[in-house]
Amino acid sequence: MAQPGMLGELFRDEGILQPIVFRKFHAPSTSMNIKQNWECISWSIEEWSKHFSDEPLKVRMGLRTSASSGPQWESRCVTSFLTFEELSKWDEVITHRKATNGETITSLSHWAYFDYVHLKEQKKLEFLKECISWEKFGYKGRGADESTVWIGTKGAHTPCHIDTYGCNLVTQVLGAKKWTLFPPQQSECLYPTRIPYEESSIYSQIDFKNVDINRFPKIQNSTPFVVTLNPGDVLFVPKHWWHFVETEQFSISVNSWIELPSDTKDQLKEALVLQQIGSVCQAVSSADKLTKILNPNMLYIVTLTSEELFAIVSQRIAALKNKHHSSTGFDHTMEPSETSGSKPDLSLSLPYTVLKSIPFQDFLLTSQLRGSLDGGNLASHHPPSTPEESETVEELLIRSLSDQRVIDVATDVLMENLRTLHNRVL
Ligand SMILES: O=C(O)CCC(=O)C(=O)O
Ligand SMILES: [Fe+2]
Repeated sequence: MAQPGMLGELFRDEGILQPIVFRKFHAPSTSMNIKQNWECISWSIEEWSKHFSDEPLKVRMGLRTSASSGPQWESRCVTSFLTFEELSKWDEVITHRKATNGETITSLSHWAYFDYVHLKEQKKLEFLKECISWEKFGYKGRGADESTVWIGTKGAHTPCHIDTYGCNLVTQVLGAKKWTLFPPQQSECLYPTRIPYEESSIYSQIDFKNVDINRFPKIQNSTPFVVTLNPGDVLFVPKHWWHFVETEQFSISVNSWIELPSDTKDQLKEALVLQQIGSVCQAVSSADKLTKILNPNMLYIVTLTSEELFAIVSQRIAALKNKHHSSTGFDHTMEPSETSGSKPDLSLSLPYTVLKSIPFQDFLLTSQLRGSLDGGNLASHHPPSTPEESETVEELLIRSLSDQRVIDVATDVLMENLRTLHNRVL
């Protein structure tokens, strides 16, 4: 039987290809080790408020009910500042706030999300260092510095996407969050896009708050895996699984993306995508066009010269070459603490659940019902949506050149050529 500490090894070997939930994995009462058991899971909202004090948090705010204009990508949201206490009461008290663009936002129309926050970069979150550890999975030394926090009001969500690197461990700390996952093999049903471009994320064009089956019919062939996480639960997301994540009840969650040996190849793919998108953007002079193509944190890429873009690609090629030459193949910066010669079997001595998929129609019905209960619009009551603006030549080019199929073929050919070259040298 595999021990918990061996899980890290299994994850690293990509030996688990299904999402798994460990219910109540972190329960403060089960052990004396405070750090390993995430003491913060037992804190009340008041305790959290005390830790945060009155420091304003930069939040992303999106519409509670969107009229099928597409996913609420970062560029479509507004930003503002709320204290933790204001954020935690956002759903209970009708509040007004000025967003940074001057718009007045109310808690009736918008949700708020302090999201995708690297703990390492936030001094005000230092108090969490004491509570976060992934050691129980065998990752000795992996803690807050390798983790990201997400604090959202009801309805706050992240559009459906895949993360290009690593697998993911997510701990639900407070409240409840619903994850809807799809396997990598169903990518075609998810209508992937690199617009808006964000390094290491591939978005789906589908708005999961308002699924439009007329515009995206292939989604009906998909089989969603749905799970709601409660405090103490840990979700394992295997590499390249699609996910749409929505807060059901004021939520705090913390995750850590675990590096995998196969990431080196994905780094080359991402560098090729960057090179394509970066070169097209060099020819775009309108700021409006750029803000549509690039996620706000990616706007800097327009300043990269073609030499710099090339240098990134060639660094990635060099990394692949090194990997090919070295016998270990991968630099394990975060080795699981326990190593065993043979592969552990999957009958883990832990309470875990392998998620099961549901038919798409069941998923659609539940989400439509929920949408109507929340005062949202039923997708079926909407006229089929049309793209709001016609696509520019720049977008058409980006969409084609950064298409996963193109990048996959380019990478495979490149690697084949590398191997031929290598064999000839030998
Ligand atoms: O919790 C969320 O809103 C998104 C989380 C996510 O995308 C991730 O952990 O990879
Ligand atoms: Fe993600």
